[in-house]
Amino acid sequence: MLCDLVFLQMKAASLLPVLVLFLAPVLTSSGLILPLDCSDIYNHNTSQPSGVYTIYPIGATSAVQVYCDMVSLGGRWTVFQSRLDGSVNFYRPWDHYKTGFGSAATEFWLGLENIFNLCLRKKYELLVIMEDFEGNSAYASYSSFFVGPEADGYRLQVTGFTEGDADAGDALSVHNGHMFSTFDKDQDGSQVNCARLYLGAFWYGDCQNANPNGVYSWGAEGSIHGVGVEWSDWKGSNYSLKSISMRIRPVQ
Ligand SMILES: [Ca+2]
Repeated sequence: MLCDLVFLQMKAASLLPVLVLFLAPVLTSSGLILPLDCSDIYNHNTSQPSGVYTIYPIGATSAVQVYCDMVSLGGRWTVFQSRLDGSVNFYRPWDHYKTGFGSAATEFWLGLENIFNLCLRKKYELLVIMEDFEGNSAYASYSSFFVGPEADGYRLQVTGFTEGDADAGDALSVHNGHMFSTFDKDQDGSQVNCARLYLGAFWYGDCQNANPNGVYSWGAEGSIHGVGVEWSDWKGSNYSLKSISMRIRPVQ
């Protein structure tokens, strides 16, 4: 009798991995259980407020916390980049920009591999929202946003700039078609190392009109040209913004 019980327990234990393996694909295939982005979270419950949520850009083992903007221009936005208060150092090497860093509630970079995987699965639009230190805010929107694979340098494709009411101007189209560069991986469109020259990491061309991952330096600061958190078409290239964030949502 005792032997039978032990045998049954062993049999149950040996079945457990099989059960887990059998159940795992059921869990991962459900968009409601494992949201890819903030749009999935919104669509599951349209009364969800803005805040930090967990998404799964690359499947069941890729849980990452992001800030979801459920309000601006209809909501459903996944924030993949944000600067707010200078609390996080953004002058980082390639590996950090590939995997992501920071805190979803404050300053954050989702990671190029996550962004690429989102773009692989859905067609996205882009909204960039920014504030200066004088109480003004502005935004720039683009109807199409895509980031390619690492093998192609996480190349940016951004098109369809749309002029809005609080228009920040188009500082991003000049970055269209460029690979991502960090100080330790120069893939920019310039003879110089743009990431080192402008102390950031971005889809630099020759070199930049926008430097959202630059040095947080509290407003007008021109002692070192162009190194701040900048959107030159709005505040020039020697003004470091109070806040800037880049967010994407699927085109409906
Ligand atoms: Ca270069």
